[in-house]
Amino acid sequence: MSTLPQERRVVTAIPGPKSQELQSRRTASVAAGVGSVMPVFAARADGGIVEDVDGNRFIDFGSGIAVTTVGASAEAVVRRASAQLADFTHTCFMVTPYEGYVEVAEQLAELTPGDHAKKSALFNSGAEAVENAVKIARAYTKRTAVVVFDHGYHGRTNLTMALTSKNMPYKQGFGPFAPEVYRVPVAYGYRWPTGAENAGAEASAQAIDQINKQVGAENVAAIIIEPVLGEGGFIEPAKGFLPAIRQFASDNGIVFVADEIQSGFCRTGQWFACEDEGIVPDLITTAKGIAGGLPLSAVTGRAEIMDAAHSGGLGGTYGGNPVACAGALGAIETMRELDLNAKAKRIEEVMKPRLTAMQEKFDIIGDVRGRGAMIAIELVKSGTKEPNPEATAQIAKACHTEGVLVLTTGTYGNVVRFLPPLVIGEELLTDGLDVLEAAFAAL
Ligand code: PLZ
Repeated sequence: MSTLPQERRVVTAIPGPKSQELQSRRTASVAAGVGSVMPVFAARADGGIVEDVDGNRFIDFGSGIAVTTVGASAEAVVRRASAQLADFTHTCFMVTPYEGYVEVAEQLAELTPGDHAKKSALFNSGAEAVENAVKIARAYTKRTAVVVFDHGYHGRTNLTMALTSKNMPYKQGFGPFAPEVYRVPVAYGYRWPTGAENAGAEASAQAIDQINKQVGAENVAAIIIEPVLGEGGFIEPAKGFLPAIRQFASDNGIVFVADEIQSGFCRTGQWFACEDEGIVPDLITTAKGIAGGLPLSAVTGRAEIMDAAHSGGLGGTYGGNPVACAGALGAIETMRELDLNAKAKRIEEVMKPRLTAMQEKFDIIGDVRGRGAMIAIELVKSGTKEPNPEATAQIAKACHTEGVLVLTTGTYGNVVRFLPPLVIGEELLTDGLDVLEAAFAAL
């Protein structure tokens, strides 16, 4: 673990001279299609701080998109991954297996919701986990259709682009997309035409009606939903929506898949966000927070569903890499030891009242939502609910210039999201919120 001071510090223009130099090398050698939120290059990161090559220290409200939940150089992750690196980097689990993979599967069985028999398969990225959840659900049900939701995000591979709702930037020009994917409404409370209080019941009724009429429940292999929709704008489906969809899946022999890639592993103050409404998914996809920054993902679920794919039907060269598995065991150890679920709840306690107070002062903040350390504000044009992506971009830029790393999100690009590492100190949280408030005041 590094000894990075936990304080915001801006010592150059943003980006500084060294970042600018790297940026020109990058422009010459890295494909233009790969974007970056901030034009600064990282040198070190730890706790709640990312330090750039010019010595600027940013308060991290992004965690590398909800990944470094335990910090970007957590002691247990570094220790366990380093020890594994020294022993062996890779053998391929499909050639000669190793204990770390099995141990991660055991941890996943213990931590994910439900007390039924569970099994897991490990992969590299979130998208790969979602792809494999679909393969497994199809093998189990011997059906083909997959149902997803408005504002849903599941990845950038061909099948997961099809599953993803938003065209720009994820899909534009990259088709044709995989067939047998059907999209239905989600209970987006803030934008539900008859009001948030009706969204759960009405949206679930509409979704179920569309599935029955347009697809036929008997053709559906899987329903895939994020319990809190991440890239769609931190949308918490209105109360009652998830249980109704879960019940519909059970009644019709459909595999219910919770995509907890962004919301899982203590992010919302629970091990998994679906626990808040007592949902037990048949399959759950995880990635991001699972391994403290090392690339690892998983599909975990009912043993009889997970075992439906024939032997040799699942895998990949690197899936469940031993160093990534060691990192995951270190991350999970840290989550337990530091009680990061409690930390996530505390972050909500600090952030939500401040953001709600800002909403009262600045009428372009239309909504404050989220839970734990997965919090967002949705920006609108004054006195309307019309999305305000311009102000969102300006606020983000102003925060970046002052040394606060915030990310935006949302189908309409009008949501500022807060995903701090759960180990962030409270002074950094408060300082970051002060900077945000000043950005609104200056707008
Ligand atoms: N499912 C719910 O949030 C990744 C993507 C950012 P990968 N979200 C961040 C971007 O612009 O690429 C994500 C997710 C949910 C699946 C994924 C995909 O995970 O590890 O990026 O493949």
